[in-house]
Parts: sequence; structure tokens; C-alpha cells
Amino acid sequence: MYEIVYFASPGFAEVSRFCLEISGLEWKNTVVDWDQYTEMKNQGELPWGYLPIVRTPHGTVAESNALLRYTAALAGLEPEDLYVRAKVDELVEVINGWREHFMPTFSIENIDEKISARKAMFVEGGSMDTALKNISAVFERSTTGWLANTEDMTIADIKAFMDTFMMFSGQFDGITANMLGNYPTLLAFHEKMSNDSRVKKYYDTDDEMRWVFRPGAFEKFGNSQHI
Ligand SMILES: N[C@@H](CCC(=O)N[C@@H](CS)C(=O)NCC(=O)O)C(=O)O
Repeated sequence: MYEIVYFASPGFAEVSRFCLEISGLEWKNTVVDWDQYTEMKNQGELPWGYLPIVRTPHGTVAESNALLRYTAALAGLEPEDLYVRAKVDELVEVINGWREHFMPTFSIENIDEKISARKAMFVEGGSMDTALKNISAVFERSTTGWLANTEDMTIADIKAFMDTFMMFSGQFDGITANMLGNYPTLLAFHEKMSNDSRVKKYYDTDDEMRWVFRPGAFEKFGNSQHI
């Protein structure tokens, strides 16, 4: 039995929740609130003081990217070829690096300043605009439509899908879904990924927090070309 413990939002746990789901193994999704998190931390249940964690038959693992690789291996998603696996990991790390652009904006208390700082990241040449265009270029070079040019989905695709579209859910002041109109390749990837049978099945719910992962979520914001 595997158990992921995290807050209700997709946040840093969604990629691993999805991997466990498609692994076919028995797993539990434990959602905690801030008080429960604090209690777990005070009880010394969190190796590094943060969530998410995954509880396994062998012990607890922390750090979201460690969870991602572990759960992906359980799901049989990790490429056997070590070079391909390294390229997949490279892409995962690049996408993880987007957090560095965002983090400083969380501590801006004035809401107008926070919104301006976030919008500035998405204007032409801004840090996130550049990041999204760079990742778009990798998709455009792929002959299979998957980020690492693999035959099937890898954790690079899962991470790209979830980290990209979660940004546009409306939960981050200043970042709006219409901004995606500037990234047609990413909209095409959304169409491919959200219609993948494994993804579609997982999000076939009425969970309002996860509308961004469903087919057609961003249809009105641009013309995606099939990839
Ligand atoms: N490097 C860690 C960071 C985890 C992290 O920052 N978790 C946040 C939730 S998204 C947390 O536990 N926050 C509680 C706190 O800041 O006290 C990872 O990737 O898992």
C-alpha cells in the first residue's frame, strides 16, 4: 500500500498521484489541512518538514521530484535507456526551475504589486514567457509529440502538463487563462495530453480545482495545432 500525503490542491503532489493511479497499485490519497500538516511536522513525521510525502511499505519518501521518479518507476514509466532517462530528468529539472521565477512573488504582500510582478513574467521576454517558449521549442522538435521524443508519455510530459496548466487555473492572482493564447504549441500539447485515455480517466470527475486538466479546458483561448 502506498499513500501520498499533501494538501488538497494539485501543487507539488499531482504528478505523483497520477503516476500511482496509472501504476494500478493500491494507493491512498490523503489530503491534509494546515493544522494536520503542522501536527505531522511537530510529530517528526516529515523527513524535511514539508509535504508532499509518500508512505511506502519500506518507509517514507519526501521531496516531490523523488516522489515523481519513484511513483513513475512503479508505474513502469521510467525509460530503460539511461540516456533517454537522463534527458527526461533534464526536462523535469528545467520545468522544476520555473518555481524560482514564481517564489519571490508569493511574499509580495501588496496585491497590485503581486499582480504586476506576475504579469511581468508573462510579457514578451519575461522569465516565464521565455521558459514557456523554450519548452514549446522542444515540443516542436519532437517527432512523437512527447517532450523527450519518446514513444510514450514520460514524467517530463506529466510534469510539463501539470506544472504548466496549473499556473493558469485562476488560483494565482495576476495569471489568467487567456495568457495561454501566446503559446499555441502548449495548447496543442494540452489537447494531446488531456485526451490521453489515462489522463482523461483520472480527471473524469467534477473536481473544480482540476478543470485545467480536462479536454477543451482552454479551447477558447487559442487555436492549437495538433502535435
Ligand atoms: N522541495 C520540496 C518543497 C516542498 C514544499 O515547499 N511544500 C510546501 C507545500 S507546496 C509545504 O510543505 N509548505 C509548508 C510550509 O511552508 O511550512 C518539494 O519539492 O517537495
